[in-house]
Amino acid sequence: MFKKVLVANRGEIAVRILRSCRELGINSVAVYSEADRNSLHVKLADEAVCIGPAAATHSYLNVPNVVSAAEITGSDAIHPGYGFLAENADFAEICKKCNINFIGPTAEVIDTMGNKSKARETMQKAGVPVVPGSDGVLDGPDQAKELAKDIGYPVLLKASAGGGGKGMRIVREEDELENAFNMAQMESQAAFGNGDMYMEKYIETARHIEVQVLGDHHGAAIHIGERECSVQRRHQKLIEESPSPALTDKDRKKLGEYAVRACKAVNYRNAGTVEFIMAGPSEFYFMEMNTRLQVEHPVTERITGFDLVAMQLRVAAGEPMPVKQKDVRFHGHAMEFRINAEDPDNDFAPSPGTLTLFEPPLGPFVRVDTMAYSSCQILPFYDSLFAKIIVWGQNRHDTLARSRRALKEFAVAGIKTTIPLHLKILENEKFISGDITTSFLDEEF
Ligand code: MV4
Repeated sequence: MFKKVLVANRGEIAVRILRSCRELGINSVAVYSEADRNSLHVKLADEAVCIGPAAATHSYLNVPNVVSAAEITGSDAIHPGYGFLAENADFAEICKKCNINFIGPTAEVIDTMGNKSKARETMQKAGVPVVPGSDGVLDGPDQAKELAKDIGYPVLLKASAGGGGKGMRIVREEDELENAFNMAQMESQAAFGNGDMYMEKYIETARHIEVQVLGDHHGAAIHIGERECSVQRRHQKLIEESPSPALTDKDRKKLGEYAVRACKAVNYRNAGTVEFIMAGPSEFYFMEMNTRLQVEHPVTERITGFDLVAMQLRVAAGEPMPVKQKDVRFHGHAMEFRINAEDPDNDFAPSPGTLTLFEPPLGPFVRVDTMAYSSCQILPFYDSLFAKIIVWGQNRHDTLARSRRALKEFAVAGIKTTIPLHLKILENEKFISGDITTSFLDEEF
């Protein structure tokens, strides 16, 4: 096992990773920007290295400074968390060259899954269902038109270098296609330095279901259940839950098999998530594969009893798969509520500031993952997520009731938060009945 791990991240996920390091007896190194000098992850780590000024590009995304911090502290591994460098194949490659263990998949797999059309082709070859669409990259608007005739409108143009909702364009009629293609290609070239486009049939009303996977360094891979992530705004998830109210046990088994097939096809190592779109009852298609630990991993931890970060550290150190597929069992129902420093009544404008009051909910079956503490600063330089409330109950009804209690109990002053929005969603009949698609939030609020 590693002696010392550097956490190349900040905020709640850095705190989360440091906690599992401590529990495994691994020394931890925090990195921080000048603005994060008083942040919780710096206080909890065994050592801390300042890697630059507030701006992420000069600190948390500054590869030479992050790698130097690992070198001077003698760290034998780096955990990237999510965001920042977590899915940067070049960074993973540099860690390998510097003989520092990157806790995640290989640079090659990060690169393949980061190219969404390559990922799609890989899944097609592996026998994982994909949405009807192009075989690889489109060579121009004419080919797109021909193909759209076969698959039928509406179609979705997607940038190979996009993902997470970036670089997508819906086209509803043929006479819009040429212009849409040229615009999307230019935007993708400008945004990602790559204009490759592919096409899929656009599935209007859909659910966003993702499957947690874990691969070891000996070719083994397991699936660890699904998460329903349909409650989202502009591709930012707000509420995640497991199990999905829409899945039968048969669906769950089928999705799990697809997800493991995806891992085996690329010899996947470490934690990852295979994203599916659910077009209808028992109708699933591969969307993307995320090669990182996700924000919403605690939902899976809650219903399985697994510590996914500890599992990541173990498999990255070369240990065999810590659990067998048959040992993966689910108990009860978990939900996660993302608490962002944003003002839901002002188009979710960021609301940084000093927490003059911070009293998170406690009591049975409520977990709070946060970097916040009373009087701390919620900084304007980074993501607005500052706390996650993960609630468990024997069933979805009990989890809803406990979630209302927990969110009502959460006292925060000094900034605006998404707590009021969550409380409204918890009173919404559609949400309560589990009848949610990715357009739920836009339609209901
Ligand atoms: C789709 C889709 C419908 N049809 N592809 C969004 C980001 C990435 N995970 C892939 N995404 C989607 N791809 C086809 N062929 C619907 C989504 C999607 C979505 C689209 C618009 C608005 C919100 C969305 C939330 C999740 C998924």
